[in-house]
Amino acid sequence: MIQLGPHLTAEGTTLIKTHYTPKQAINDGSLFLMGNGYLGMRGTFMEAKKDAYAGIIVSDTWDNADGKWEELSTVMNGLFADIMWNDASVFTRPWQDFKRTLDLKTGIATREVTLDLDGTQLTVKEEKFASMADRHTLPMKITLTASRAIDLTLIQGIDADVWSLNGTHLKDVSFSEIPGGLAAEATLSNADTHVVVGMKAPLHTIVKKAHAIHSHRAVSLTPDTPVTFEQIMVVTSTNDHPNASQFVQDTLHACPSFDALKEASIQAWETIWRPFNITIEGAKDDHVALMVNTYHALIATPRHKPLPIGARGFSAQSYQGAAFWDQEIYNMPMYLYAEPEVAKNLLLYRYQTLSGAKEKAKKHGFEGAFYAWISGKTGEELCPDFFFKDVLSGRPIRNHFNLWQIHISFDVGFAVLRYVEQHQDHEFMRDYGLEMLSEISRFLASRVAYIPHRERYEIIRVQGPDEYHENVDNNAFTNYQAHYVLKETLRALEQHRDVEGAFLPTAKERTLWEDIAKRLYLPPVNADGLIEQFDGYFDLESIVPAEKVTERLQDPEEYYGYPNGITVFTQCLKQADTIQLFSIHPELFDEKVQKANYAYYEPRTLHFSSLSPTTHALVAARLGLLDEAYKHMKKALFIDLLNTNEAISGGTFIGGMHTANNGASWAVVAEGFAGVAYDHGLVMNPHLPEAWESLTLPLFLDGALRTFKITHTTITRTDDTPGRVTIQINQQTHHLEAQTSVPYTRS
Ligand code: IFM
Repeated sequence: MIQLGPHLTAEGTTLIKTHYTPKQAINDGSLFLMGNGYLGMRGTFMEAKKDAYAGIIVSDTWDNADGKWEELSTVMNGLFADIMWNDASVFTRPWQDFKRTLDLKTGIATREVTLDLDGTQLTVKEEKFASMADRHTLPMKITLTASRAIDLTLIQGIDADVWSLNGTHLKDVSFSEIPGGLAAEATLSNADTHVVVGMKAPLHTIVKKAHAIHSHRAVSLTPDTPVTFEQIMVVTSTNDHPNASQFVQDTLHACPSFDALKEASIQAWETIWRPFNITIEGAKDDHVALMVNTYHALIATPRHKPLPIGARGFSAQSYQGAAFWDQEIYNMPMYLYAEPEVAKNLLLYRYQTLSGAKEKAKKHGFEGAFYAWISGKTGEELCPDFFFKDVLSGRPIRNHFNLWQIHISFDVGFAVLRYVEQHQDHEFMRDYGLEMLSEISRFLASRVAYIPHRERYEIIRVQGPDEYHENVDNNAFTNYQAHYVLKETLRALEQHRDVEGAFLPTAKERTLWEDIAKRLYLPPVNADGLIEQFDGYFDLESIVPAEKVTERLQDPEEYYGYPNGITVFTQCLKQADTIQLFSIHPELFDEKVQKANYAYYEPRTLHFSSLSPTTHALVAARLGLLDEAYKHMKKALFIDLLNTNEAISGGTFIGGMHTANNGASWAVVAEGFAGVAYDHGLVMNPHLPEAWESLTLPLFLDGALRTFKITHTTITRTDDTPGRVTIQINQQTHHLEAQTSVPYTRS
């Protein structure tokens, strides 16, 4: 048994919790989430309703119910069930021998609890999952065992009394009986989308309520004889199936038994996991914590059509179920190394939303593609102007994430370049990439300011990754990233001169782009070896360690950033910024510069964004700062297991799974500790933490999956795929056949 946290352990690949209070429902509902990239069912129990944060969040159901937050909708719960005894739910009795589990390899969740019914012990076990084989289907099996004969009523049905973060999305919910089960239909508040939920279970007495339809079934239990009941839910929306009702009915009709559905899902999960199976030997808690993170990254990623990865996946509606730069910088790397088709699908989503990005640019007086900071289906900007509020005055704060965090466009461009380079997918470049890159460069050209007396271009009035400092000029991350993308776009255009399209730059534009590439201001390394995060940053008050600034808080929920938060006039950072630059562009600065900046910026960083620890772990590992790297890696691995990050900031709920951190944890093990990179071929410079004996890592290379076992002294290819793999280790070329090893010394 591996201890992970209070009452939280793991056995093999199963996460186990043995304690429950209603207060835990919000966090544990996220941690024990079941999902499949199409939907997520919060890890709540069968009798849970809105007050216990029950919710099934379905992809492509964006809806704005409160006039402010466009978010994915939670739908009617077709796995609602309860057990009544003497007219009350048995779950109102004290819970004994509580145990809940989630098998990370199969996505199957269970809850087992014993209830004392005036001397009769009733044990209830529920087992459920979101099928990975048929993503619209959620099966559940309930097993009841009593110590004495007892008569109960089992309620099974569809319940619309579900948690919704910002307003009621489900309008005009109607309930009906259908062949073999029950159905519920609703229109989302925007009236465009219709959602349908079906439930299959043997029907008995049907009871209709305002928010539910139930079947009541009398159950007589005999002593110590388990009885099982199955219940299958199917859900879709008209965005997936125009005739959603028919789809639900047909799917339910064809639905096999719980066990058959379970077997099919287990097999689908096996395929999903194969390229992502990392084994850490020597630190079982790290191994299982990495599995937890990988599991959540996988279930948050849509594969069925080009859709974004939400910053909280399908675990909660916070951050609107929409993509941020997280998707390209944090989630994509693991797919680049393990399953490039998924990376491509994510880029196709950005291609699909190019028109939204062009509209946003136009709306704000720019040209080209200004990607949405918060991007849903169409690429229209979903980020509200007033994101947080000043909890002291109660007034909303005008944050400028949507207008000033322009690096999002360059991050998308960077991901296109990285995917094409790593997988040599020139077809993608010709069909989509060049157009995206041209529009992004066009945006940059319209956004830079030429400063005549300095004879250079600058990027003014932006917000870098460190979101606490808004309205800054020449943010180092933004300028370098923009410059890299522009320079590489010009190179790609040159390489693909035969491609035609109205998006290509005119001769005049090209001359301008070339000039910007030559004369864009790149904040230099100063005499102390430091890069200033933005103009004037070094003049701000220095507080080290940054945590000291929190003494100035007047309210724990106060927003720390713009315009008047406690960090604004200080050097305290929310999250990695200059270090962020090194994480994706290690080639731009030598080790000495990176180390000097790491030493300067890290103590000034609060790490209040879940994005920060993996960035530091990655850079520190590459620099050989192993204690630092491991400290940040540990933090990243346990953010969701231990709920270390605040769920409410500036009065806004931002809880749920930290999907970018989940995906980046995998990437940091690969890119940081295994030292994997792609530079015209595979590079590996491992830096294993002392606590790890070895690391086994699959990588998708030249169309096949290879596996490498890395110890502190050797790298071994453990797969059987014929053919050799060329690797650069400490700048030396090695050719590794299957089942052969090569020694290495840490660089
Ligand atoms: O994209 C991030 C941002 O960098 C910090 N705030 C949360 C966003 C979503 O994860």
